[in-house]
This record gives sequence, C-alpha cells and structure tokens, in this order.
Amino acid sequence: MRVLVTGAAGSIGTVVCSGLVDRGHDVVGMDLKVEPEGFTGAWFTADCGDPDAVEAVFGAVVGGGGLDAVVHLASIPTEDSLPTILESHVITTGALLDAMVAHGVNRIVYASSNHAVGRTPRSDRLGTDVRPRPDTFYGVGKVAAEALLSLYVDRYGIDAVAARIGSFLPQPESRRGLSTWLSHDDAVRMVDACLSAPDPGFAVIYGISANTRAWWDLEPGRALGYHPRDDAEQFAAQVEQAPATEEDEVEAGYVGGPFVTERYFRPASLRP
Ligand code: 15L
Repeated sequence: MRVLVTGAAGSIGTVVCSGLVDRGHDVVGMDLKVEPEGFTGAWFTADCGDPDAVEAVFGAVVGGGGLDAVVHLASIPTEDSLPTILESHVITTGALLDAMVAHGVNRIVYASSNHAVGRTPRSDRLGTDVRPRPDTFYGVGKVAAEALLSLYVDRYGIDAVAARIGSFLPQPESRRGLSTWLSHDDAVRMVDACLSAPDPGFAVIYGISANTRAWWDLEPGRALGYHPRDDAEQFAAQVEQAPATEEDEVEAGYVGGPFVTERYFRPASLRP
C-alpha cells in the first residue's frame, strides 16, 4: 500500500514509518520537521493544518504514483489552550479529509487517544461503546476529530479507524503504564491492521498492548485484525520496585491518569 504518514518525524511516526516499510508498504512522510536521516521514501515538509499545503502534497503524491491511505499522527501530544488544540487535532484532520475526498483516497487511520475517555472512572474494562468523556482540551480535540471522521465516513463512504492510543513508550514507566502501555512493535501491528482491515467503515479501537492489567477492551481492535503480542506485565517488578505514591493513587482513579488532576485545569477562553 502507498501510505501518507503525517507526523512522520515524531516519536510514534518514526517507529510506525520504519515498521510499515519493513512490512512492505511504500511510505510517504509529511511533517513540519525536515526529513529524518535514513528515511527512505518521499518526504514533504509541510503543515497539515494548512489546507493549501495539504492539497499541494496530495496533488504531488497522488500524481506521482497514487495514494491508498493516510495515517494521521501529527498533533501536539499533550494539553494546550483550546484554540491551539482545535487547530492541532481538528483543523488538521479536516484538511486531510477534504484532500482525501478530492483525490479519491479512501482510508484514514487516526491517532486518537485514551484521553477521549480519560474522565471515565476506573472500574470494569472499558469498551468503545461508551460516552466520550474527555479529561482535557486535548481529549476534547480527540473526541471532535473522531466525530469529524464519523461525519466524512457517513457523507463520503470512506473508511476511518480511530485508535485511542494509551501510553506509547519503549517500556512502561509507571504503575498506570502497566495497564496503558503500547509497545513499539504493537503500534506497528496496530496501524498495519487498521490499514488492511476489510471495510471497517467508521471504527474506534483502543491502542494498547495485550497488557494483563489492561483497562480497555482489545476486542474492537481484534475484530479489525489487531493482535497485540506484548504485555507490560514483564516490567511489573521493575515498575513496582518504587513505593506507591499519593500521585499514583490519585492517577489510578480515572483512566486518563494525570490528565484528570487539577494541574491540567485552565479556562477554555484562555488564549494561547
Ligand atoms: C496521550 O495521548 C498523550 O499523547 C501522551 O502524552 C500521554 O499522556 C499518553 O496519552 C498517556 O495517557 O499515557
């Protein structure tokens, strides 16, 4: 498959790009940053929040060999002001969706986040058929971007998979991470499955590894062919060596962990 990856120079992007290349995909990178050393495919240094820039990239990519899918990873990975968040998550997604429709590109895999439901109290394993419950403006941005994907699936018949990623790290670093970890290898497996699943329509999955202590249901991912192999439990002894802190306890109350705490509270009208 020929795939355009946004945020290709970012932490998830670099891992996903090289993993997709290893799996036989032709990967085109797009990022605000310049092409990282060792990147093998075509590269576009451009802002996916700028519709004209996105249109120019699509024109060049589609004209130069076609394009089967977009993997949209570009965004600010943490909390920010509401306008900045909407630009980073929703406006970029809209620009890409418009270009997809204009150029007949039928699939997008979107890096959503667990923070779309982060304000959900921890209890039983959480499915994807629950109320969106963001914990921050960051989470609001992810919910809104998911809604935009849903709209374009219904209007234009494209396929869109939103993967609510947990904690993408080489290894879990906290007690919460023993539940929320997404390993590098599983991230590649996940994106590849979302690209290849036959006719997903609009789908939401949780992007975590097969963690023994998982809080989120892996079945929606398995239904699309995402079969994670790693388990954070192998790091449990190491993580639990340090005594549990009050912070661990507060953060364990809601699935969004630290993002639910007061240090993330700020007025929506605060300008960047
Ligand atoms: C995310 O979506 C964020 O991008 C990252 O900064 C972490 O907060 C991660 O979720 C997590 O929940 O651990």
